[in-house]
Formats: sequence, structure tokens, C-alpha cells
Amino acid sequence: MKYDGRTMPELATDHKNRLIAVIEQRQALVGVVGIGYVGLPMAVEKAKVGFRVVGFDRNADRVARVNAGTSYIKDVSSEDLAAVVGQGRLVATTDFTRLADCDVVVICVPTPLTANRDPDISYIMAVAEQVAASMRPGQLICLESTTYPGTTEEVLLPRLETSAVKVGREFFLAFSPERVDPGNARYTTKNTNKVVGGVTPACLEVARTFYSQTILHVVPVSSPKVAEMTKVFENTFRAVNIALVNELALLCDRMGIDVWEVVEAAATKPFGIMKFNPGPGVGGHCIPIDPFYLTWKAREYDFHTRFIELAGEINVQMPYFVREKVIRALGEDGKGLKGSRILLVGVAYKRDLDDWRESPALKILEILERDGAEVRYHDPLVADFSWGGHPYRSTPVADGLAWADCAVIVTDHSGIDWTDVVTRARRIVDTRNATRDVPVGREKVTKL
Ligand code: SAJ
Repeated sequence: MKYDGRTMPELATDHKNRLIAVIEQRQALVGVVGIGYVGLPMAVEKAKVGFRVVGFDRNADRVARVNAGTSYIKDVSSEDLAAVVGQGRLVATTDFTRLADCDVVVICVPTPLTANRDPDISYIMAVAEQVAASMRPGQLICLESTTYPGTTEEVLLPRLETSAVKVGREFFLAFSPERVDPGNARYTTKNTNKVVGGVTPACLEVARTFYSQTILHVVPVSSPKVAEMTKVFENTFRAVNIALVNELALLCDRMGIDVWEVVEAAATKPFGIMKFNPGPGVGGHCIPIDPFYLTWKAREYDFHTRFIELAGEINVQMPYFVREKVIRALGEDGKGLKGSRILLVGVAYKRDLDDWRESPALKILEILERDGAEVRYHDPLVADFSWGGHPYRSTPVADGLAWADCAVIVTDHSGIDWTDVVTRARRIVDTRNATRDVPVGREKVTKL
């Protein structure tokens, strides 16, 4: 087999072309570190087009479920997963020494914040040590975790490069941000444009070749920093615009204007605007977190990211605004928060997901309980969760509404019968305008 006019043995010393050859022939062994909502869809997509894929995770339960072909990620069907596992194209392991076998290593580990809201790149650092320990010439390493500009070249590169193993020669290093919108059926890993920045031109060439095997449109940029900044900008754009519409909700409440009507009317403008909705707060593991990676890095340059911090302040206030709305709603019935019964309808951080991490529902629950209310919840997608050391279990909606003095709609799951909710509820605080199409019982409903 010849490639580029040369035999494979000749290529052996030319790592870039050998790697490109095995990628294009789908012979490359792909390692995906972190098989979560980003890593698992990526792993399945690569396996579907013929790559052999090894999913690495410290979570033995996830590893076992992948190897059993049972998906735990909403956007990956167990059918698709079982198929590639059954064909022997995807296997999962907790044995990170097998990274040495991989031609390509894609890192999709979490990048949370510490308790005082500084970046926590400990997951990236841990993987960097594991990759470095099993490093061999001829590997492509791609970081996908959302992080501050500079991480790839300032944190990963020094840990991977040695005097004998040089980036762009013996190994290739790139950053390519994940762009996953959990629950979005229209845009998937395959048809979502992928930005890629390589440490060297050779790194970019290899990384572009890799991603082009399964992604329709790959967008090369001049450096990993540009790619890292692109991603943080994307999430900051959302955080700031959500905060803008949340601030509008606070003002409209004071002015007696229906913010939902304003948002809908503004959305009729055919250009120059993008619709965002006010809400009970901003959840998930991206929008409330990623912008603060940039805030932290900007300080190094004596720069204060005022928009990001202001957006964070406003978004963090929304659960407290929900509390104020609940107090007003209960007041209509001569009740106060203390001793009242509140049913949260929906605890997931956004519609039609079962993910309650960083959900505003958790802060609303905490605030209302602290004020002496008794709080239960109903969420058809979240059977139970634990928060503040307490277990919570979803209450059937009819029982919950019969029990509650006030229902608070926190997540507007499309599978909930909102007419039934309004009919059964005594009082409702609707933080998502989920009841907009319910004509009956409007007198019971207090909108954000
Ligand atoms: N939210 C609002 N009002 C809005 C939009 C969202 O209150 O108008 C709230 C949601 O309820 C949720 C939070 O903000 O609690 C985040 O919403 P999101 O739709 O941004 O959801 P994520 O974090 O799951 O996904 C986002 C991606 N979302 C979209 O592009 C629609 C995208 O920004 C990133 O690819 C992804 O984070 C990520 O992984 O970074």
C-alpha cells in the first residue's frame, strides 16, 4: 500500500503522513477520555464510520454500561451504542495505560469551577499526566473541554513535549471545542460545525483530517488560543443575553409590563435580534460556568470582564426573584412562606432533559426551605436526586398539586400537561411561561 508515493515503512519516520494515512483509512485507534455528554456521542460517531474506539473513564459504572450497550446519555440511543459495541468497534475501560495504544486521543473531561469560582482544570491535568505517561511518537492529542485561552499550550503542551518527542514532529496537539446542545435533535455531533486550532500547521492538518472523517464542516483557525477563545465567547454570548432578558424581566415586573409579551414582540423583528427567554436562573455545566474561565484568565492581563460578571450577578439573582414571586402568590391567599407547601414542577436545568446539575431548581429549593416552606417536586424525567444531603423523590403530579399551596414551574418539559397542571393547582408561579397556551385558570397564574 502506497500513500503519497511512499510505502508505509517510509512513512514510519514521517509521523504526520503516517498518522494522516491511518486516519483516512479509518485504521487509527481512537481514544476518547471522558465518555459523558460530549465524549460518548463522539465515540459512537467515530465507531459508526469504522474507527476502533476506546472510551476511557474513571467511572466504572459508565464503563460497564458502555460495554453492556446501555446508553446513559439522552442523545445516544442504546441501539446505536449496542451496535458499535457488538461490532467490536467501541469498548470502554478504566485502564488508562491503554492510551499508549491509541493513535488519536480526544480529551472530553469536565471543566468545573472551584468553590470560589476559579477554573478547576484538575481533570485536564490528571489526563495530561496519564497521556504523558503513555505517550509515544505518532499520536494526535485533541483537547475538547471548554477552558480558558492558553490551556492547550500553557498546560498540556509542557506536560507532553520532551526533548525527544516534539510537538508537530513526533506528536500533534490541537484544541477543538465541543459544541453539544444536549437534547437538540437537529444539531448533532455530525452536523455541528467544528472549530479546530493546532499548535503547529502539521498539528492542524492532522486534526482537521481526523475531525473531517465524521463532521461535515471543520473550521480551521490559526491557533488553539483562537479556538479556546471562540468557545468561551459562544457561551459568554449566551450568558450575557440571558442575563439581559432576565434584567428586563426584573424591570418589567416593577413597571407592570408583561416581559413575555415584550420578548415575543421583539422576536418578530426579522433581523438584528435573537430571542432569549427570561427564566428562574441559568443551569447546566456550561453557561453558568464557562464564562468565568475567561474572567479568571483576563485578570492576568489586568482586564476586568464586566459583562461576564454583571451577567453572572443577574442570573444568580433569578432564584431569589422567584422566591419574591412565590411570596406574592401565597399572599393572594393570605399565606406566607413559612409552613406553606410548595411543589416545584420540573427540576432539570432545561426542558426535556433529565440533567439537574447546576439547575436553578436547586437554589430555589434551598431558598424556600430556608424560609420555612415545605418543598416537594415533580419531574417526569428526574425520578430522584440528592441535594444538601437530603434525598428527594419525584411526586406524582396530581398528588403534588393536591398537596401544594403553590406550584412553581421551573422546567417547561414538553411532556407535561400544562392544562391539567393549571386546573389542579391552587396557585402557580410560572417561571417559563409554560402555561401560555392554557386559557383556563389564568387568575391562578403568576408569571415571572
Ligand atoms: N436559558 C434561559 N433562557 C434562554 C436560554 C437558556 O434561561 O433563553 C437557561 C436554560 O434554561 C438553562 C441555561 O440557560 O438552564 C443554559 O441553557 P442552554 O440552552 O445554553 O443549555 P446548555 O448549557 O445545555 O447548552 C449550551 C449550548 N446551548 C445552545 O447552544 C442552545 C451551547 O451553548 C453549548 O454548546 C453548550 O452549552 C456547551 O456544552 O457549552
